[in-house]
Amino acid sequence: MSQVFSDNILYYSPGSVFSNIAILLLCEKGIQDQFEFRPLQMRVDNIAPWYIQMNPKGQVPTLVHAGKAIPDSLNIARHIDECFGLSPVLSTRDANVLSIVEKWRQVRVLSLVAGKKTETQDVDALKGTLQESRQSVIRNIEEHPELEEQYKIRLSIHDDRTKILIDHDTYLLHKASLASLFDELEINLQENNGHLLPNKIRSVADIYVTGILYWLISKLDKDILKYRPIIQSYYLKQSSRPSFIRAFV
Ligand SMILES: N[C@@H](CCC(=O)N[C@@H](CS)C(=O)NCC(=O)O)C(=O)O
Repeated sequence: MSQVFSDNILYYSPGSVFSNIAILLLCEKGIQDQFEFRPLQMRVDNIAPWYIQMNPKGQVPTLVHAGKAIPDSLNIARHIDECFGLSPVLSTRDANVLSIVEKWRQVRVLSLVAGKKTETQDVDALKGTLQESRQSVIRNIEEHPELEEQYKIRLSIHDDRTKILIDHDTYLLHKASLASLFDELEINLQENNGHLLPNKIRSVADIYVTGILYWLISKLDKDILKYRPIIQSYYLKQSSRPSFIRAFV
């Protein structure tokens, strides 16, 4: 993909969990039509110099608004909540809300779907692909020494992603983290009468929890909430909202 000269763009990867969250955020604010959705070819576009300059992590999503690049889904949430609409409505700076968001962001759901699920699983082919991707980043450093600092950030993200995909203990860790997050979510929903927060206010935490549940249901296990009726009922409510339907249905 060549560099795009447009003022309002969402760079994303279709189906990726944080891309989904960015799309849900735009739909929640009702501003999705003001942005051009640009899918990236991962492993190519996301490590190209023009993208690394905007987002040195080489991850999606990145939002460009009025020509300014905003990487990271939470930065995007803050930006659009504060720039669009009469007043912010998603509590993106509230400490209780952020603590929920961070807990959910820390569970690397990719590991649960594409990680090393058993000690004996053969991940050699995957290791080879990841090694090739690492080499591409190193080649880009040699070709663009002026971006060395940015590419080193990308390399650390790449290495972290490699661990998530090929290390069995990392898989087990994230599996256990998800289970305890579900336990905690059930307790909160029960205590707060079906809401995430004690004040029952809807926030960016609902966007993350819903987006991540949607991703898990679509990519990992459609019955993941079968024995979690309280979460199931929360999810059904959230996924019947107009913003969710606009984003994914
Ligand atoms: N903290 C970032 C995480 C973004 C992230 O992990 N993006 C993943 C897709 S869901 C990605 O770009 N992975 C591709 C890669 O790193 O090569 C956010 O919230 O936006």
